[in-house]
Amino acid sequence: MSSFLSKIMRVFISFLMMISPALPHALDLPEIPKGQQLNLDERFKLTWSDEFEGDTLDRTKWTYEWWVTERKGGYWHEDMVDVKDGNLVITTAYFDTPLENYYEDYFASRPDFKPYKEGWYTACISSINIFEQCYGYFECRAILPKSTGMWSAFWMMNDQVVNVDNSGKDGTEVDIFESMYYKDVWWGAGDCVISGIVYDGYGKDIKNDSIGKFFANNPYEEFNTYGLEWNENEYIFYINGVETGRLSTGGVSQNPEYLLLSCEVAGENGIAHADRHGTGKMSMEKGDTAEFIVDYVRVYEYK
Ligand SMILES: [Ca+2]
Ligand SMILES: [Ca+2]
Repeated sequence: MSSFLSKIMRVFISFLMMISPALPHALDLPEIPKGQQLNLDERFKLTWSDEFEGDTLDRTKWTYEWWVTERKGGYWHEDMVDVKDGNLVITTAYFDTPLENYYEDYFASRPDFKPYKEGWYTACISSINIFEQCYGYFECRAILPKSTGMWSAFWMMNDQVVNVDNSGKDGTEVDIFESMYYKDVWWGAGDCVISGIVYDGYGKDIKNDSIGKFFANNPYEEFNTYGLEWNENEYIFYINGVETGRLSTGGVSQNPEYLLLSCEVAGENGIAHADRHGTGKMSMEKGDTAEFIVDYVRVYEYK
């Protein structure tokens, strides 16, 4: 049903785009990818990948220790990560009893970390201190977790994102996609993701920009690819190999960045609630689960 309504919505948005290409964006409606084709094989060469074969996370490629503990309206914990049937699966679920803390030493070195409590548990994996790259093409193929009140993301960072110098050239958080619009709304506009950048830290000097929302194909039921082409002049975002938009605000990061795959629950202090991200109130209840399923992550350099 959602897919059918989504098709009707796309026809309507195509009509708006005929009237004026900028109209969907101006109305804050999702847009249909319509930019250049990626031409992956012609232009890029594979440098790193994880196909998520086997039955455990490959710890030579990923770590949990970018951030464990309370995260917004929930908790990040490695027990929520599985590798099965050729996919990475990050599950989101509610636990009455806190999951075990495997990171006593890590917590001890970060006294600001909050203890695990009853609440929503999900996870993040990162290639920090293992793999990073400057420029190229970065892609994942994924099915997105189906709940309001939370979102999945494929993103990049480096340590200098927090450096305030009125520039993103030192380091920029690049959100290749974030899925925060899952909604059972009649007009079917929930089948979209957003892409954007953040730099100069997360305090009063924070700066960000976004290309807006773009449709994927039935993204909560079917695999789509979400990609970023990054060169010294601009970031170019793609869905299924079709450009969605470009950004260069603040100057493009000129330093290597590592990868993250994560799910987050909207809220604060470990308590879920509808927040500024526009996710709405969480639609899952205790006993429900949502899965972020990732077939692969592949990284390429320019030929
Ligand atoms: Ca900066
Ligand atoms: Ca796979």
